[in-house]
Amino acid sequence: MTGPARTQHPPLRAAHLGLGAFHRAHQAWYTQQANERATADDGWGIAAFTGRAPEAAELLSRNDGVYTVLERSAEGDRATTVQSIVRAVPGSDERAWLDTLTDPRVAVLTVTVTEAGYSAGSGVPRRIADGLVARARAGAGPIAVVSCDNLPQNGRALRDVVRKAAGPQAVRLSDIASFVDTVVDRITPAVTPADIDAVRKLTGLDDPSAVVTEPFAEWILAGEFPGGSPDWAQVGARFVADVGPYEARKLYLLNAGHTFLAAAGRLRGYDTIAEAFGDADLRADTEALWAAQRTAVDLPVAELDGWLDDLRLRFSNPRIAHRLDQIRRDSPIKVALRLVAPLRRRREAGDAADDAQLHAVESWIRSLVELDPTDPATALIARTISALPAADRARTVIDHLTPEGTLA
Ligand code: CS2
Repeated sequence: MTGPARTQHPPLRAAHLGLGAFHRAHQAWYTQQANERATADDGWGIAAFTGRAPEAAELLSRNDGVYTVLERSAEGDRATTVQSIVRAVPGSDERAWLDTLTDPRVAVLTVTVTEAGYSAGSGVPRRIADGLVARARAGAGPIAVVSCDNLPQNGRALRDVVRKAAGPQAVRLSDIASFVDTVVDRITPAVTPADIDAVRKLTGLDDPSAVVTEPFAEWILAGEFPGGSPDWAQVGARFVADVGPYEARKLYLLNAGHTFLAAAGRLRGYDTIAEAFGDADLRADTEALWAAQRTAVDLPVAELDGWLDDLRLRFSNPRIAHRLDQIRRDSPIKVALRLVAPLRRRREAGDAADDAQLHAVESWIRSLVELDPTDPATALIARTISALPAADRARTVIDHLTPEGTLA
């Protein structure tokens, strides 16, 4: 048995950095939907690079880049085939990276490297800077760089770290690279062997690159695409002047809810978001957190109410096993951006901290002290915080946690 077959050959016009489940379920999926509405020549093919590990690229290459997206609702499964990735490349292949970014046909670079990828130490800013500087030297024309990670003003954040990594060459970037801010949303758990079995049962195909995701998808973008882009707007993406309100909605409600439930839910012995959100106490705490944090979201009340109603259904989807331990990864950065930033905003506005926000931070601190760490950054901060007197911990986090997830 093999995976799904290729029937479309969109020309290579985009690159991606961070080939993982989320890219396959989001940007590549949107591009596929747009390609299906375009003429064959107008399609966009993506050269997708992994972060570091080669496996995802190797597996996908074995099936010529083609894979299955399984959209899983409470009611059932729906499988579609994605063919927009025309090359899957290990991130270690520097030659291919530079060849792709200096290709004048390539006009868009999307990026999913997680919050931690934006630190200089991750190596990501340098790789992007190298690619863009080479592009400027080659005279290959302008390119849009589209950050798709959960950071405030993610395009601007990426631009700043890339410029820094480019050093004296940074001036070259202003002429060719347009950094686009986006809000991306689609809950996509890490793929498990059971998911691959489910795809096999539904489609009869053996597809190790398949990805399981929720039916909901959202993409909001602000910025310039000087060399054009796939017609994502035609398939539901929204181009706006400022992503700010949507970004606050996503980070302070969805992501903050995740980070709270990951800590508090794990402490109660749950494994997934749906289980944790099904616990009456945790559900009430999450609702209280949302009530406190929605005051920072500048959108019409009815629009926000409707979005939150959807979010409750999304968090309750019993067929999406979104593991709390996956969300607990890199939690210091996530807590800084999702919980501490809105707490500080409130303080700056002269308002008292809300109990639900404090409770969320305290739950995270308890999870650090009581649970096994998921990654080195979390282990480090857990050691520091555990050494403090219990009464000082929350204040230290609220006053001193930096946006990079370290204690200043
Ligand atoms: C999650 C996000 O892992 C996490 O921290 O909060 O990955 C979340 O699932 C996505 O942002 C949903 O779009």
